[in-house]
Amino acid sequence: MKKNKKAFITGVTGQDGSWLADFLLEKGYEVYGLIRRSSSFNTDRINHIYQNPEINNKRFFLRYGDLTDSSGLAKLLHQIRPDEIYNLGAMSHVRVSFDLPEYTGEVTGVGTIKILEAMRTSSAKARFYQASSSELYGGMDCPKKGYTEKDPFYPRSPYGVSKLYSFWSAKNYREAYGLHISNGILFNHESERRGETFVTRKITTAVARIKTGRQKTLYLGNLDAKRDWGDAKEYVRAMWMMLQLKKPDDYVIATGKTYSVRQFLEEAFGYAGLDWKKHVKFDPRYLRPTEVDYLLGDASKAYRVFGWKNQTSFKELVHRMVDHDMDRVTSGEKGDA
Ligand code: NAP
Ligand code: G4F
Repeated sequence: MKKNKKAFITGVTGQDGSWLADFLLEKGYEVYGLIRRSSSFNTDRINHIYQNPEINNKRFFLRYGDLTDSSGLAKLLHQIRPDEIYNLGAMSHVRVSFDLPEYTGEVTGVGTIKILEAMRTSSAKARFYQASSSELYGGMDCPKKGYTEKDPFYPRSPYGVSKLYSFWSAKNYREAYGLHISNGILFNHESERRGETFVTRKITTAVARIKTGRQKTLYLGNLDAKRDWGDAKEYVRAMWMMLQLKKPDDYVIATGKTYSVRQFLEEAFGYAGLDWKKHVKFDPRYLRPTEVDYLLGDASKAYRVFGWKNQTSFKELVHRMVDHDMDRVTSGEKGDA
């Protein structure tokens, strides 16, 4: 009988990690997820897997660890011997990275070297996906059709700088040791599992709470920033597709359309029959010392090489997130009583 492929995911409890675990389990993989010890439950996004006795501890396994703990990572990779490694773990909040620059560097930057070293010494045949980011482009002038893999980087936050270190580390390990390592340069991607402190989910949660009389005001920072927002569910498919290719490489994953935070507000509030101008107030606490004003990606290389293309429109994505949060708030789910 053919053996199931094994995947190891760091960041399995996050937005992307949880969608990727769903996707790989559906494909028949054995999935091992790295989980951080926490004083409260941090498995909300994977409870549907974790609590399914058909899958949990049969094809889905959680292992304690941390990207700052190289010996733990090495031990896990030695035990598991995965076929594919997805490095999604990170301190991923750009604004917070200004408050925690050193910690962000340790986790989001040096953490990548720790897992790459663990791979090199115990699982050199594995294929490795590095979660790189459109934050790498940061302050560069954007070409008309969007940033491609050929454009230079100019990160504008400790997060972006840490991701730059990881991007180049991944590339260097590929070239120096001939390992199968790919960088996905993913532009912003959202979903009903997006963390509630990122702007899209902060908005859709607020829409639901305002609509149902649980909240009056939403405090936000810069409304002029533009982002290329896609659907996280589709983006994890692209991660997997990259690792199925014979040759590792770096790929931009994006929708090719960009919208401002203000346009997101208009769409989300408008969909719920609300006027955002009556509810949104400015709070300078949400501004960043250096902002990334404009992001637009050109994913034509991913389409050309492995046929990946964005399918969910901006409107569909916003409406899906608002619908989800309306259901969640009205059913009194955790955090919304
Ligand atoms: P997320 O929801 O913030 O998830 C981050 C994950 O990393 C969580 O599982 C978190 O664990 C884990 N983590 C944090 N610190 C860790 C540490 N020290 N050791 C081990 N794990 C740690 O992020 P996401 O949106 O899913 O993004 C996934 C990856 O893609 C991240 O690397 C992010 O930087 C990158 N990325 C995201 C986007 C986007 O638009 N979403 C775009 C480009 C790149 P806890 O649950 O315990 O906190
Ligand atoms: O939702 P955001 O915090 O996402 P940001 O900074 O674009 O970063 C996300 O996408 C990156 C890919 O480009 C990832 F690498 C990263 O891990 C993360 O997933 O902010 C989006 C925009 C920013 O311009 C921000 O200044 O929204 C603006 N914004 C305005 N008010 C706000 C707020 N952002 C947040 N989080 N909270 C606000 O109240």
